[in-house]
Amino acid sequence: MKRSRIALSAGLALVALLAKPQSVHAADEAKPNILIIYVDDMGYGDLGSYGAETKSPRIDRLAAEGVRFTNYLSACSVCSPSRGALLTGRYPNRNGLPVCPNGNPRDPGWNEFVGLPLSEVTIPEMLKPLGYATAAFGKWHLGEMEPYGPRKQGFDEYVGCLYNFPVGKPNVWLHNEESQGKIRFAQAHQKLTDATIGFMKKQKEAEKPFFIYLSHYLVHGPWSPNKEFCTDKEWASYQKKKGRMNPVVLPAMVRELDHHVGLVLDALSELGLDEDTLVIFASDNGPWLPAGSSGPFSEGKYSTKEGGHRVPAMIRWPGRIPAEQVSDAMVSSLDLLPTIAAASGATLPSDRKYDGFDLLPLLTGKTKESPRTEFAYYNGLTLEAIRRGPWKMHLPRKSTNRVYWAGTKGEYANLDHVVLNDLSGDLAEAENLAPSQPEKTKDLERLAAETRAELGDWNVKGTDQPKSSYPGNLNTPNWKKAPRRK
Ligand SMILES: [Ca+2]
Repeated sequence: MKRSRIALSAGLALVALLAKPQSVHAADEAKPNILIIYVDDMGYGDLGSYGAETKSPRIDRLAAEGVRFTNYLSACSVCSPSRGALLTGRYPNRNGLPVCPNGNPRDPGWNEFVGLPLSEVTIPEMLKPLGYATAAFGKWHLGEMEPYGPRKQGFDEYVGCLYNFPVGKPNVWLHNEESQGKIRFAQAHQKLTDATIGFMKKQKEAEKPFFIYLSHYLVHGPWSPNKEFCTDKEWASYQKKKGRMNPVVLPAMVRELDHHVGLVLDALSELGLDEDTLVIFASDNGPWLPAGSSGPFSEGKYSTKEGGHRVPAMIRWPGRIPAEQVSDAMVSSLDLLPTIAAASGATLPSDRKYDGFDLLPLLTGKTKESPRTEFAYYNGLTLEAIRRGPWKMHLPRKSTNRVYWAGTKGEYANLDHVVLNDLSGDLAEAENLAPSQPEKTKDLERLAAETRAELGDWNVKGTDQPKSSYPGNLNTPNWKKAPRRK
C-alpha cells in the first residue's frame, strides 16, 4: 500500500513535470519578446565592460544580468552585409547582399539596384506567423524603401532614416513610408527611444509578443554628440570639427548611447517585461579607426582582421539565462536567428541553408562549448580569411581583387602567401605560424576551398550564391563597369 502511494505520487509529480512546459508557462515562455539593440561601428574596446575608460553602466548592466561575449564575430566588417546577415542568419554571399546599397556616394543610381533580396526570410518574417508584432527603428541600410524597405521585409512598423546622416546636413525622417520632415543626427536618438518605448507599451496593452530591431545611428559618424554628454574638452573639439571624423568626441557618443539604452531598459522594467524579454545588444562591425578602439585586436572596420569582425555583444533573459556570465565561446551574429527561432518556437524554412546555430544551450549554461567551430571572413565577394577553432588563416590576395571599401593600403592589402595565426595566444594576429604548422595550414586551405566552392570568391561563383540584387562584379576595379540606372 505504502509503495503504491509513493509510486502514485511519483507518477503525479512526473505528470506535473511533463505538463508544465506545455500548459502552465507555455504561452509566455515560448513567445518571449525579442529586442535587438544593434549599434553602429562600435569597436571591441569601446565599452566599460570591455576595458574602455569611458563608463557605460547602463549597457554594461546587460552584461551583469546576462552573458557578455569575448569571441562574437559580426558576419561582415561593414554595415549593410552585417545587417543583412543578422536578419537572415546567412552569410552575405549566400543571402545576396555582400555589398552596401550606398557603396559609392558619387553614384546615386546605385542605391535603387542594391538591397537584401525579398526572397530571404528575415527574423520578423519568421516570427509573424507566431503572432509577433514587429518593428524596425533606426538605420536600415538594406536598400531603398521601394522595393527593399523594412515593411517589405516583415516589419509592421518603421521609424527612422534609411541611411547614415551626412556630415552637417539633416536627413529625411520617416514613419513607415511617410516623410516627417528633416532632422539632424543629434535629434535622432531620442526619437528612436520614444518609438521603441511606445511600441513596447502598445504591445503590452494588446498582450502581443513583440520583436523590435532598434538600430542606432550611434556611434557612427557624423561625430555630433549632444552637449549634455560631453566634457568641456569634447564639446570644444566638436565645435571645432563640426561633425567631421573626431576621435575626441567618441566617448561622448558612447555615453549618449548608454543613456538611451538605459531609458529603454528602464521602460522594459517598468512594464514588468524583464523576464519575458530576450535582449540582444551587439555592434554591426568594428570601429572606424582612429575613432574608437578594437581593444587587443588589429585593425577595425573594413578589415578581416579580428578588429573588423570581433565586437561587443551581450544577451540577457532573466530567469532563463544565468547572470554574470562571460563567454569566450566563438559565436556570431549569424547565430542570432536560429537562437531566436529556438527561443520562440519558430520553425526555420527547410528550403535553404543557414549559417548559424542555436546558442540557447550555451546561453543557459547547459554547455560551455559553442556549436560554432568555423567562420568565413568575407570582404565583399572576396574570401580573405578562414577560421577553425582558434586557428585563423589569411589567404593570399591582390588589392585589385578586393572590394572597394577594403582599399589598396594596409599590411594585408596585398598578400602573396598564407598567414596562420593561433588566436588563443595571439589576439593581434602578429605571428605567422604557417611555416611551423604545415598540417593546420593544409586543414585550413581545405576549408577555404570548400567554402569558396559553395559561397564563391571575387573570381568564382559559388554553388549556393543566389542571383544577387546588384549587377556585375563589385570588387575593384570592376564595380565601376557595372550598369547604372539612367
Ligand atoms: Ca557600421
